[in-house]
Amino acid sequence: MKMENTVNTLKGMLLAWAFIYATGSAAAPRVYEVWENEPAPNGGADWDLVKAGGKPFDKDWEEWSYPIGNGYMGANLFGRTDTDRIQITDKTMHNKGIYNGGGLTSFAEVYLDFGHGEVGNYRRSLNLNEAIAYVSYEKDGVKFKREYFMSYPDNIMAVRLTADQKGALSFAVRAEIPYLNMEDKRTGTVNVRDNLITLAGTLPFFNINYEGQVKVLNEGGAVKAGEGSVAVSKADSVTLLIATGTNYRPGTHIFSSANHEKLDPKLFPHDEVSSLMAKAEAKGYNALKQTHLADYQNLFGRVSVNLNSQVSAEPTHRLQDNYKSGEMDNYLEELMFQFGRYLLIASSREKTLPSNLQGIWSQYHYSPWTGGYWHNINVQMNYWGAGSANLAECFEPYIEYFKAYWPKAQEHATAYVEKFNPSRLAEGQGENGWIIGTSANSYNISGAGGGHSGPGTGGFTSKLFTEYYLFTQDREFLEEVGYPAMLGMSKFLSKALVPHGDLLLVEPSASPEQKVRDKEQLVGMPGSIDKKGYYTTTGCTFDQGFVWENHTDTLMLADALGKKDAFLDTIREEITKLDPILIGTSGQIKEYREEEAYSDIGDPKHRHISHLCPLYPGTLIHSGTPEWMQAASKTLDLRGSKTTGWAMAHRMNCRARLKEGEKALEVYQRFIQERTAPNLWTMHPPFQIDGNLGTMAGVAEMLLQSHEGYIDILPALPKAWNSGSFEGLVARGNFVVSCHWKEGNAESIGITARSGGECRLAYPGIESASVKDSKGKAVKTSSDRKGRIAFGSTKGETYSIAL
Ligand code: FUC
Repeated sequence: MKMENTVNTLKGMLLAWAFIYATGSAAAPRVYEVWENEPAPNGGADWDLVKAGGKPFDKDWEEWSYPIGNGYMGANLFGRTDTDRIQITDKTMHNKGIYNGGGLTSFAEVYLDFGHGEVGNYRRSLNLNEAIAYVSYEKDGVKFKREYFMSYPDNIMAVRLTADQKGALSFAVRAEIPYLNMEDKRTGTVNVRDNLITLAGTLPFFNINYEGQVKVLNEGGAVKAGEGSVAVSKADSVTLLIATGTNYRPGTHIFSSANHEKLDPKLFPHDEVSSLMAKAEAKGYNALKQTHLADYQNLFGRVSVNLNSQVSAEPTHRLQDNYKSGEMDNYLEELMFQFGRYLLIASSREKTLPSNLQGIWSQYHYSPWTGGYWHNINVQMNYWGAGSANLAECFEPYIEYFKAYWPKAQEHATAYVEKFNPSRLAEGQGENGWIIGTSANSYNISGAGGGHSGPGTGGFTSKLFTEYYLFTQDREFLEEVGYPAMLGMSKFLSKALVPHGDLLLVEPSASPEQKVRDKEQLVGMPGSIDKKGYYTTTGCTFDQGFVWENHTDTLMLADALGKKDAFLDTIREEITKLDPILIGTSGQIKEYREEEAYSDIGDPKHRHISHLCPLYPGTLIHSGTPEWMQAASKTLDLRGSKTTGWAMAHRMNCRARLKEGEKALEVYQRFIQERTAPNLWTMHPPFQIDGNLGTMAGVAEMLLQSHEGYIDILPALPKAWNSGSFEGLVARGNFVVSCHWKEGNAESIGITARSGGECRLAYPGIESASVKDSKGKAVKTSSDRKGRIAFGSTKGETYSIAL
């Protein structure tokens, strides 16, 4: 008991410290929990649905289990009292996947047999402030508790089981290798010795050697190896440690070699996994937990958003049911935002692979869409909010991933130019730039051309690098990776352009996944369709738009670095010939140049709104182009928001950029009502993490924007969020921003200049407000128009503005 108190005090201190450090304010952080009064059901996969839809479907896993993760591995927790299930995924564990190029597959199942069946006072929760999951209940007068977390610094999963009476813990621990003797031909054995369960084997498609270890450490009582399990009897408390590993070693060889040559078949992860376990065991549970909390809370504790709500006393599914029946609780909107931040931290940490389509979590043999990195919107969406939600570090895995696939992407660019525009082919490594097509995973990437998405997928991807630089001001990154990547993409895109009269148009060009509705639509149209009905044409808005974005960003970044290159003049010239945005007769932004009225070509309700990428995440359509803004709004009205998970998230961000706060909130509400499971995961369906992370970006985008060269405070505030506050959101230029508002009006704004430089702010009436530095000294400001001010900031200094 005494120990627990000390731990709790320490925990509280850490939380408070993380918060004060990040925000400069000592307000108590709110507790965000996803919780229920029942364990997660565990009916297993519905194989009829799997077979019928060709998609794996385990409703209970997808909708009720709670995810934890540390970037390397993830686990889904059921919190059961009869047999608990801990399903484990490792990001490198791939079989051939559904398209034969690799796909994420489940690593292990760990079961805890308690046989407690009916219990009293049951509660399970996922505490987002701590990234710790809890289970507590009573059985026969004994109070049982469990804590589960996954530590990033120690790369270990730890489970702590306690009871309020000595010797009350008796249960068995088992582990299984899933999908043995199935199509992917994985081999493996489960060995139990003393208190250790080892799962080890091979998955032949990429020659993956894998190993997982589960160790059972008891205090009091006894632990004994049995037939396939470790039996705990009459212990006072127990710690389980779980670690996984494979012979995957990141690097360019992964993407440049043939499937069977990517990994060293003679390399076994045994020593690595054993060493993780030994270190964790020596460190002990409490120290592991403190390290985990310090690491996690340093990230999570940076941002608070209060939308004038009360912390709900309802279990999450009830909160959600009420929300579905029209009781819109702002707390759920906040909770979803913070859950998004939690998921990004859990699935994307430095030195791990990026967050994939399911983040890191998959219980499947073949994951939906391979659990890959889909580059026609999904993986980009995962990172849209990393900068603004003060989690820029979480984007670093994508930078490392890019560096690893870069040479292969250069080969793809050369092959593309050879095929589609041979007269522009350049000699020399990288001279044709690089390109990534839609599909990719931890082992392979694809090229562009001739598919359902045009080369705009490249500009869509490189946008992430520009954003990372703008948010972090990391010049080393810019010099070494960001700028060369942007310049390379410009080189490629320049060669994807073909002269048409005075214009330069991408050819071939495709607006992601749009199909013609029927052959009638093709009559008189210049494009063609492939076997699946995908429409390929010339110069669609998606492709033209991303050439504009990438070229414009390259020039801006060249300026920032003082680069001079003759090619920069070429792209300066090309930008003037793109004619990327056209308005049609329905008042819409055209998706295709050949379209006149809305949806002359394609599905009018299609989930992709690729022709609005110039609005978000792009910047071509902005407040200085009011006609385009209006047409973008019209396009969203016409497309409607009855759509899938991530597609709603894109609409939400577009509405925020249009400063349409009410409409942005409407989509967000619809998303929570229709596309969110009780564990708050996004149902595309099936489960995909992009919608969670995309709507997280959307909330930030409603509260703070900075893509037009100034910081726009509360740009899309809906009435329902009339009063509230945020602390710790980040604006481009690396300014940490806070704001308190009442009755729709900002009362105070705080700015911490993490990099210094000129700070430009927009808010009605701000020109008559006073700006003070951290010592209360008045700061000189200038104003070139109503509602705008600018002042020179000093790196590390904090400024406050009273309105
Ligand atoms: C894109 C989307 C699909 C799905 C897949 C993973 O191709 O169009 O809806 O999200 O990615």
